[in-house]
Amino acid sequence: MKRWTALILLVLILGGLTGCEIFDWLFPEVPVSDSTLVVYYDFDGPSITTLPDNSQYMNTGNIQEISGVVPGKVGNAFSFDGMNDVVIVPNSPSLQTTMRMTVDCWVKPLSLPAAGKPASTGIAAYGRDQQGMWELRLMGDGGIYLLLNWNAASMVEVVSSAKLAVGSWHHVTATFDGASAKVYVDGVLSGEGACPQLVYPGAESFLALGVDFPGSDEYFHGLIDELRIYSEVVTP
Ligand SMILES: [Ca+2]
Ligand SMILES: [Ca+2]
Repeated sequence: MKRWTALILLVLILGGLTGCEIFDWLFPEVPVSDSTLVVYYDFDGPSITTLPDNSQYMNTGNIQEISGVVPGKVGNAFSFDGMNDVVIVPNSPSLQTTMRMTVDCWVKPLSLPAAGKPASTGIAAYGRDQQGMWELRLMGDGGIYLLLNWNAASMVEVVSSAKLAVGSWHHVTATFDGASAKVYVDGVLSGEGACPQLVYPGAESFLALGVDFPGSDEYFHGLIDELRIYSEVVTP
């Protein structure tokens, strides 16, 4: 440490500043917005290898395959082909939103899952092989299916009464407030179920976009844009 730096530090300490205040003075940083926003993907591209996270938690996604970066709801969106397109986000503590949670995104289905198998496809999911904390799915009838604690004793399913139309943008929001899970479609409450807790599936968990829970192969066909995850309840 240079002598003048030590002198300034000494003056600051004698002046009554705390260590944090000194740190902030020495290393000013850009203002950080909402600390409960743990993921924010704008899907604007242009990279087709990584998906940057605009939250402060740097949950960068690894694009395994997408069909393209195309005009979206806001700027661009990612186009998922329904066959093998997926983005994988490595696990991080910020994704472990077990107390309260919101998943919010815009989706434009380009086709609906066929009746039978798979009866629904994954828009976004957090979990690991054969165990999931939450998943947002599109059903064969256009409904939104929120699945919580998959393969755990406390599994909860919520299905929206509203249906998504092929070729149209829809705003989909799922919330968990510590007591119940709710699904909103285009800003309107569309399904609700009691849910006392979310079960963290462990360190092997990761976030997947465009497919159902890791270990399965039910791929979403359509566009996804403006996906946000909060560690708080944010109603649309
Ligand atoms: Ca966008
Ligand atoms: Ca593909």
